[in-house]
Amino acid sequence: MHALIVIDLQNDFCEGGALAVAGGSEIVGGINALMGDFDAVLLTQDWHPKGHSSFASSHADTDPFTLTQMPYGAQMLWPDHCVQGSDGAAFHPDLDTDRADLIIRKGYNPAIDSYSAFFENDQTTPTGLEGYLRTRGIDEVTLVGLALDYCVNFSAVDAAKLGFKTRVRTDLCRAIDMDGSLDQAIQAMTAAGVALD
Ligand code: VGL
Ligand code: ZN
Repeated sequence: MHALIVIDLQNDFCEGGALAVAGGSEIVGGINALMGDFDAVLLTQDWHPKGHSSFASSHADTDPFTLTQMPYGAQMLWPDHCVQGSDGAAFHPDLDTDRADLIIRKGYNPAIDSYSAFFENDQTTPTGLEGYLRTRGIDEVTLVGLALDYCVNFSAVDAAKLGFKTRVRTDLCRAIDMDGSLDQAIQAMTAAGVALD
């Protein structure tokens, strides 16, 4: 059983959004067209409470796109984005959300960010997605979406580490690509055994 996991295809990560990824909306049509090829379609949704600890605005004297130290390690600080219930947190209007079996939200814990669809950034707290996939008999996942160097990367690496056969369709992803983050992500996914195409 093979699932398509669409990562964070939300307004704030597309053109005009609070944390826009260049070319984000270009991939929506291709992703919709792919959905019919899979046994299951899952969507993730970045879903932060107001004042989330990953927002630069929640910390004194910091700017977005700088690193800070959290109890669980280094954390990039972001502009406020994907606030629960906001238009920015909604899916891109053209994404065919009707086909999704499951929408998994992440980043709702005020004190811990969550790039991966499987574990929060403490790399310990599970989102429950692993159990969902296993109980549905899914052993293979293909990931697409935003951003290739953050949430797609961390989700794919965790999927591979958990033993799922994992593929990323990089043509249906777009990256933030800041300070070498895309090169690092490609290396991390390759090292974890993720197939990239
Ligand atoms: C993401 C930064 C912050 C992503 C989410 O979806 O890649 N990046 N929150
Ligand atoms: Zn986020």
